[in-house]
Amino acid sequence: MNLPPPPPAIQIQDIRYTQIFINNEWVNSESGKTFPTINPTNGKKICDVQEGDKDDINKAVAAAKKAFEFGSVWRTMDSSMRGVLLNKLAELIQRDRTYIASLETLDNGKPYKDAYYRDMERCIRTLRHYAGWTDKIQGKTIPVDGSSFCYTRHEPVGICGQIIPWNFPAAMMIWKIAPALACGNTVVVKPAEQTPLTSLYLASLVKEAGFPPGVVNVVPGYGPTAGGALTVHPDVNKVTFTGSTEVGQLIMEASAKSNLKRITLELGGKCPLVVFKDADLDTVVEAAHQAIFFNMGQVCTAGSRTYVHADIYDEFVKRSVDRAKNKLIGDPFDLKSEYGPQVSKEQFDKVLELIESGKSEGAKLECGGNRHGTEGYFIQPTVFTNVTENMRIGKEEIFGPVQQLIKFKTMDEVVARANDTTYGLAAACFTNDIDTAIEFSSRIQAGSVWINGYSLSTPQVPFGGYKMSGIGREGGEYGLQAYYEVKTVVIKTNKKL
Ligand code: TXE
Repeated sequence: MNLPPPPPAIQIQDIRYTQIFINNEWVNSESGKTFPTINPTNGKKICDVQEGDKDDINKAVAAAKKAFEFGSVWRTMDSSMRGVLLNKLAELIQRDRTYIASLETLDNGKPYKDAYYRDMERCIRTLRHYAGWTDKIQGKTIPVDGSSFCYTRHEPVGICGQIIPWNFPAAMMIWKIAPALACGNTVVVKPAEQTPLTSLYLASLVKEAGFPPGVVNVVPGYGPTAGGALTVHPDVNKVTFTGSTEVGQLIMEASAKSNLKRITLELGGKCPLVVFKDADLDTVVEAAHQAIFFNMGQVCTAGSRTYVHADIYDEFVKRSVDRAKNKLIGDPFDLKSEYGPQVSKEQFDKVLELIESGKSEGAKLECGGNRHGTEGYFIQPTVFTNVTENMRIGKEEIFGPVQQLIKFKTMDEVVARANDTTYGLAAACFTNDIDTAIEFSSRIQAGSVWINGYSLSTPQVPFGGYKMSGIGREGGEYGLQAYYEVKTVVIKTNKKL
């Protein structure tokens, strides 16, 4: 994509919103506690944020419950008006796009131009997509046996807890609140503790857009405390979560043990990208590079296992290593930077530890493999060959800038190896042969399959995982299903109609 440079980033000195957002008001935590949010580019504190816990979640859920009461402003609002509000929120994000993208880069470390073009664009388009759905969420009339008239209503599930990860903080929040609000639910958002700032700024825009108090509440805090309180709360009807598979399992358990909350889980991945021998090398080397290194590898759909046909393997390795070595790493606010730091010290340590395991388990390090510089959480773009699926780096989600180039010979072999994982989020193949593409897409166990491209994901398409990559779908019309209950109404009639 050849996009013009974005408007200059804003040097943010004072963070405007660091409190908890409940009922369209800013409040301090009940405990009086705060937690620091860190700039991953230099490891220094940006500011302290109010730390929500169980008591704050209880207050937020009570507000969301009140806003959802029968007869409330929100419940009696015309469904088309909900679309007007979502569009208004999109306009406000467009208005403040430079500021929000700057705040995202400060808190998360992603290149500012990506925050501006990718994340903000995603927010705006997602809101506009779901704004169009609000008055089209409709039931059916069903021709039943006997003398009855039957229709269904698609009713909002109720109070939704929404737990957000740190890799796309603003975009993920919008991805979750937009379909929930389109269906008429109320929400309590728990942003990731590493990146709470853009969620809080977006909360201010929710108020400005005119959403009634209590419809959207945002409680920053830690996972086991604030997040955990949402998952066991008896008044929360649904939890949607994006994060690690381990926490996904905890959430499913908590939902089952509390009140059988509906759940949508979008979890980890170990996505295969398969390059068949007829693929165009120049295009695919770059696509495979972006598939793993975009967002410093912190993407659930990162193309972390690249399978390359034996006939083109050596040339593919050479070009991929050259590309990784030439990657422009640096201050994410510098428009030349393609690549910033990992989000946190924990992630930095986790990725470096996995890289070490790759070296000791016999994978061949082609480039990278160490930290970059001396400040912040930067890791060199790393490429391994000689990786097998039983090595830790071949099996575990690294969530970092580590490309693995693996040689294969036949379709049967590559499908078996690509499916040899507990994950099943996404997969891609590159080929000019339609039969190869169709066979691959049919045999691969993944919720999304991309052909001759990567991350071909827009607000209209459903997204979610097979196997331990998750439950349910988000995005597009399918994404609405998670946010409504189907009520069946049957009216006895005095004759067959
Ligand atoms: O995730 P967590 P972490 C993967 C990736 C990464 C690993 C660990 O492999 O290296 O997970 O990252 C909240 N009850 N992904 O530790 O803990 C937490 O506060 C309720 C993949 O950051 O799953 C945060 O808001 N909530 C991924 C969110 O869950 C809890 C994105 C994610 O944190 C909780 C992020 C609990 N007990 C990490 N514990 C993706 N699929 O895109 C934590 N949380």
